[in-house]
Amino acid sequence: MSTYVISDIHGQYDTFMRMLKQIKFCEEDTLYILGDAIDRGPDGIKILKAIMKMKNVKMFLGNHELLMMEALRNVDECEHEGREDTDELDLWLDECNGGKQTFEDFKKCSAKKKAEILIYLDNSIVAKKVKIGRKTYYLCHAYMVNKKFDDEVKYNELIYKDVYQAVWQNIYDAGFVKKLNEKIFPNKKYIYVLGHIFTQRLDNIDEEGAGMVLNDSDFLGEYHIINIDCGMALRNKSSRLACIRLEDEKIYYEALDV
Ligand SMILES: [Mn+2]
Repeated sequence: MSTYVISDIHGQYDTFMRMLKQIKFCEEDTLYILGDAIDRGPDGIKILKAIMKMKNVKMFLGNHELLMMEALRNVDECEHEGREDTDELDLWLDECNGGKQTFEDFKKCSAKKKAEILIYLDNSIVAKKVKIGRKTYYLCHAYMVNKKFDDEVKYNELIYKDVYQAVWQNIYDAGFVKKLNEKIFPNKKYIYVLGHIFTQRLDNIDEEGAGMVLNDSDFLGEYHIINIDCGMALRNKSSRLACIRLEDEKIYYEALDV
């Protein structure tokens, strides 16, 4: 009975499946996916369809799933109102966000499947606390504001401003700390497991240049942050999918086949 966390799969279904095999993922285990399962890579929709069937896999919202939902809502509204200002859709499909393939595959789904996917994402988690022994892990895609909640909080339970920050904030951005003249994270005793900013960007790479999990127990001198995004978004030789087992903080890697 193990608890695993993966983030930022970015449409790389094959790598994801190889990871499940490597960790020997079984029915007694739990896997948390910290968002950005879709976009950039080829198989975002395939990943969503697969994990929707797996009851012991829990999906978090990432900025890409938020982009997708906003874009699809935008398309719907435009159709209803006979408008053509598809700003949100354009943003999602833009090269910088890489939603094109996800959108193409979503359009091919049946009406029933489309609705199921949207309900699934609407119920996705934004932040969750997981207690393992004496430790409390706090899981989120990017950053969760100082909000009180018991165990977990979902997308459909939060106001937009909080959701936006939770999935888009770059905590390594110099402006981030200055902006907040208060405590950055809710509790110094928690261990924050996050994705969103790939560790290549933070120069946390191995001898071969591949992304490595950044386990920083001295973030801003007071917080413990484990960043598990190892750059699947880059789609190059440095890209790896990382997985952490919370019981012993063991790290697993699967390289992207390029
Ligand atoms: Mn992200």
